[in-house]
Amino acid sequence: MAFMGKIFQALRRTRETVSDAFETVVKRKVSVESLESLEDTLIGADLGFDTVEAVLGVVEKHRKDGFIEKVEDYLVSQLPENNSGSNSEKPIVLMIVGVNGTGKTTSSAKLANHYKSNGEKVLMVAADTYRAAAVDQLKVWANRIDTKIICNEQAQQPSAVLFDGLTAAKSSGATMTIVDTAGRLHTYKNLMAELEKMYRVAETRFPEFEIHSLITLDASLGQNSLNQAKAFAETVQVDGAILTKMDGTAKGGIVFPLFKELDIPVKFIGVGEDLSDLFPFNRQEYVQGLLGTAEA
Ligand SMILES: Nc1nc2c(ncn2[C@@H]2O[C@H](COP(=O)(O)OP(=O)(O)OP(=O)(O)O)[C@@H](O)[C@H]2O)c(=O)[nH]1
Ligand SMILES: [Mg+2]
Repeated sequence: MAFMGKIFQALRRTRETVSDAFETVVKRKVSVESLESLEDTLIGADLGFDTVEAVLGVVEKHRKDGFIEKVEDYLVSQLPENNSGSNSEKPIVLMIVGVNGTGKTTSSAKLANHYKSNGEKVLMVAADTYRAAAVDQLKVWANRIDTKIICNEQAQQPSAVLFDGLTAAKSSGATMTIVDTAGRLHTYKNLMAELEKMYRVAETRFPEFEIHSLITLDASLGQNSLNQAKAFAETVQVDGAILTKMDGTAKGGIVFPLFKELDIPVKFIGVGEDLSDLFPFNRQEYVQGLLGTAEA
C-alpha cells in the first residue's frame, strides 16, 4: 500500500535504531545491560522519559511472551485517534503557525492539495508580510494546485491580509481557508502578540467561520520543538501539529511527549518537499513504523 509505504519509509531512520535496540533485547535476553541500551535508544529517539520508562516496564513484564506486541499495544494506547476530518458545520479557517523554516508554506500547499482532493472548496491566504518571496512561493503552489489565493504585497499588517482573505472566503463560499503565516521565534514577544491579533480579528470579525490552527514542527529538532509548541500554545490556540521533515530524522518519537506533556495531537506528517508528501497521522501505522512490527 503506497500510503503505508511512505510513512513506513519516513520512519526508517528512527526504526533502524529503535528496532535494533529491541532486537538486542531479544537476542541477549532481558538484562540490565540490554534494557539500558534500549532505554538510551528510546530517549535518543525523543519518546520522552515517562513513555520510555513505561515501555521498559512492559518489556520486563512480558519478557517471556513476545513483548514487542505488548509494547505496540501500549504505545498505540498512549496516542489519540486522529479525526483529521472535521465534523464542523461551519466553514473552516486553518491557520498554519510555527517557527521560521519549519515548513509552514510547504505544508499549507500540501494541505490545500489534500483538502481540495477531498472535495473542499479551498482558498489560500498569504499572510506572511515579512518576506516578499514568501508570497511568491505560495503563489507558485496555488498555481500548481489550481486554487484561489489572496495576497497583498503592499500590506504591512498580516491581520489586514487576513481580513481581506476572510472577506474573500466569505463571498466565494470557501469551505477550507488555509492561512500561511510568517515564521516567528516563539521567544519574540511582539511577533507572538501579532499572531494573537490575527486570531482575534478572525474570531471577532468572522464568527461564521470556525478557526482552527496547526503548528508546524521540525521532527529533527526534538526537545526544541517541544519548547516551540509550548510557547505557541501559551499565546494562541493550537489544535494540533504537523510534524515535518520526518523523512530526514531518526528522532521520530516526539509525537509522544507532544501529546502527553502538551496535549497537542499530531494531525499530519510531512515526509518530503512535494505536494503528495503529507499524510494524516494514524497512530497504529506510526507505532508499527517505529517498531518495525508491520511490513511496508
Ligand atoms: N525533506 C523535507 N523537507 C521539507 C518538508 N517540509 C518542508 N520542507 C522544506 O523545508 C524548507 C522550508 O520550508 P518552508 O515551507 O518554506 O518553511 P516555512 O516555515 O514556511 O519557512 P518561513 O516562512 O521562512 O518561516 C523548504 O526547503 C521545504 O522544501 C518535509 O516534510 N520534508
Ligand atoms: Mg513560509
